[in-house]
Amino acid sequence: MTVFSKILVANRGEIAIRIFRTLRELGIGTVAVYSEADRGSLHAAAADEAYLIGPGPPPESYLSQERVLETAARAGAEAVHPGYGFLAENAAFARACEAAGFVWIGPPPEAIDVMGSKTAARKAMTVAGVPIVPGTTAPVESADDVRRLGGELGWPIAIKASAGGGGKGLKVVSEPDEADRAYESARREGEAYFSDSAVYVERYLEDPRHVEVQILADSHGNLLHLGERDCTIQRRHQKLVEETPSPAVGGELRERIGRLGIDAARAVGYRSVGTIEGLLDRDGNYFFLEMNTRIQVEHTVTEVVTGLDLVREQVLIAGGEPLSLRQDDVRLTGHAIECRINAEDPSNGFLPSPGRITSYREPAGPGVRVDSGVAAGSEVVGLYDPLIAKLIVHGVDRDHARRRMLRALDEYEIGGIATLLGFHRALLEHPCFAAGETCHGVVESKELAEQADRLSHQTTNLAESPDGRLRERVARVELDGRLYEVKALVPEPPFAELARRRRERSGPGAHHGAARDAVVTPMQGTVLAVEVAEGDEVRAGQVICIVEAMKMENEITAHRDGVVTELSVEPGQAVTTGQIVCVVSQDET
Ligand code: MV4
Repeated sequence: MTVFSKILVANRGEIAIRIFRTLRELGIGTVAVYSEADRGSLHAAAADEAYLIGPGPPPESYLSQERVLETAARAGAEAVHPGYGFLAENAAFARACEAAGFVWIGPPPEAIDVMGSKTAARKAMTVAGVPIVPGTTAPVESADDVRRLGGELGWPIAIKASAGGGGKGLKVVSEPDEADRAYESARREGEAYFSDSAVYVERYLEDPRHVEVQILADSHGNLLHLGERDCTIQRRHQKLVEETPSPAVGGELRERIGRLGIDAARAVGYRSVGTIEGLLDRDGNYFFLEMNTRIQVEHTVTEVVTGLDLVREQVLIAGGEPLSLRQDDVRLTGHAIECRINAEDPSNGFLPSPGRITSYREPAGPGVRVDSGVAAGSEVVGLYDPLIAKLIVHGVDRDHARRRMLRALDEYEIGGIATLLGFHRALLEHPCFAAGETCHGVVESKELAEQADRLSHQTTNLAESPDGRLRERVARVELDGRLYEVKALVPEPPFAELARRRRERSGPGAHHGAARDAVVTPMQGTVLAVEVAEGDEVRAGQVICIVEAMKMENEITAHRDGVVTELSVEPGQAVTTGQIVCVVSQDET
C-alpha cells in the first residue's frame, strides 16, 4: 500500500501540517520547506526533515519552482504535494516536477491549463453538455459587445476576467450606460491580477448560492463524487464559512450536481481530487462556474461527512492505485460546518492582523476538529495568507452542527492578534444563517462587523486593547456560591495616566478615537531606526520607525496625519508586541 517513501510538501502553515498527518498515517516520510520568515514555524517542526528555501517573500521561497525542486532532489523525495495556493494550480510547475522525475500529486497539467482559462473551460463544458451560466465562451472585444450581450442576455450582466477565478475581476453591469467603465475596469483588474486583460460576459444571477461538488478520479478511468459543499458565505469573494450538505440541496439535486461534476471532470481528462464550483439559482438551476484543480481549504467538511481522508485519496491516486470505493459505497452522514479562522480584523475592514499570538487554546470535545498551524508564541507573518486555522464541526443535523460550532468558538482562545472568531460567532447566531439563507449583504454589513467586534472583546488582550498598554488579568470571583472567571484589562503605570489623558481628550464613547492616536509595534523586535522626531508633522503612512523581527525589517507607519508626541523609542531598543512608539496628535478643537 505504501506507494512512496518520502514526499515534499511545497507549502506552509496549517495545510502543510494537515498533509504531514496523512503522510505519517501512510508510513511516508515527510519533507518540509520553509522560508526565513517561517524559521520558528510549526510546520517546519512537524516534518521529519525541513529545509530553508529562501527569504520570506513568496517569489523567493514558496513560489520558487527551482528552489522547491532542488530541495526535493536534495532530500530524496519521490513526489511533491503542493497543498493549496502557491504553486498548486501552476501547470508549468506540475510539468517541471514530472520532467525532474518527481510525481506531481495533482491533476494532469493539461487539465489545469483548460480549467485555468475560464473561456476554454466554458467551451469544454458546453461540449460535454454541462450547463454554464449563459454568456460568451470567448473573450469580448469591446464595450459595444458588452452592450449588445446585455441586450441579448438581459440586464444585469457580469464581466469576468478570462484568466481569473474566485471573483477577481468580476464587474456587475446593471445598464448599458455602465458598460464602458465596467469593461475597462474588468480589463485592468485582469491585467493586474493575472497579466491577462481578456474578459468575457455572463448573465448576472441574483442571490445565487455557491454550491460545489467534490470529485475523485483515479488513473484507471474511475470517477465519483462526494456530495456538495455550500460556500455561499463569502466576503469580497473570500469564502469564510463552508458546510455540507447545502441547506438548498436535496437528494435529487445532489445526484444531478454530482453527475454534472463527474461529466465535467471526465471531459478534461481529470485525475486526482478536484472541485466543480457552480451557482445554484432560486429555481434550482445549477450552472458550472469553474473547476478548482487542487485540494481545497473546505475539503474537511466532506471528509467529516464521508469518513474519507481526501489527502490520502490524492496520494494513492498519484501512486497509481485504483479508487478503493464506488459511488454506491459513498455514505454522507450528518452535517459539517467549517469556519476559517483568519488573522484579520473585522472592526478594521477585515485587514490582516499580523503579530505575535500571546495566548492560544483550541476547542475540543465531541464532533470538533481543528486544523491549525499556530500555537502560543507563534508569529503570524503578514507576508502570507491570513488563514491560521480551520475549525470544523460535525453534528447530526444542521442546527446541531451550528450550535456545536458556537460552543467550539466560545472555547477557542486566540490572544495577541485580531481574528475572525467574533465574526463567526456573530454570523452563526444571526437569524439569516440559522435559517440557512444566503445571507448576501449581511456578511458584508457594518452591523455584523460591529457585533463581531463586541463579541471578540470577550477575548480581548494586550494587542487588541484600546491603547496597546493594557494588561490582561484574570481573578477569580465567587458570587452566591458560583465561581466566575473575570478578565480585566488593567492599564499599567506609567501608561495609565497617558491612557486617562487620551480618553479625556477624546470624550466619552470615543473609544476608537483613543485607540487610534497611539502608534504601537505590531511585533516584538529591535528598533533599527527612528525616522521622526518629537514635534514632527507626519502624514498617514509615513514611516515612524523600523523594527527588525525574525531577521525582517518592518516599517511602523503613522496611521493618520498629525504631530508626533510622546516618542518613546530609540535605535537599538528592544520593543514588545503592542508597545507604544509615539502618539500622533491632532488638534481637537
Ligand atoms: C456570479 C454571481 C452572479 N452571476 N456570476 C463568482 C466567484 C464567487 N466567488 C462569487 N461569484 C459570483 N459569480 C454570475 N454570473 C455572483 C457571484 C457571487 C456570489 C455567488 C454565490 C455566493 C456568494 C457570492 C458573493 C458574491 C458574488
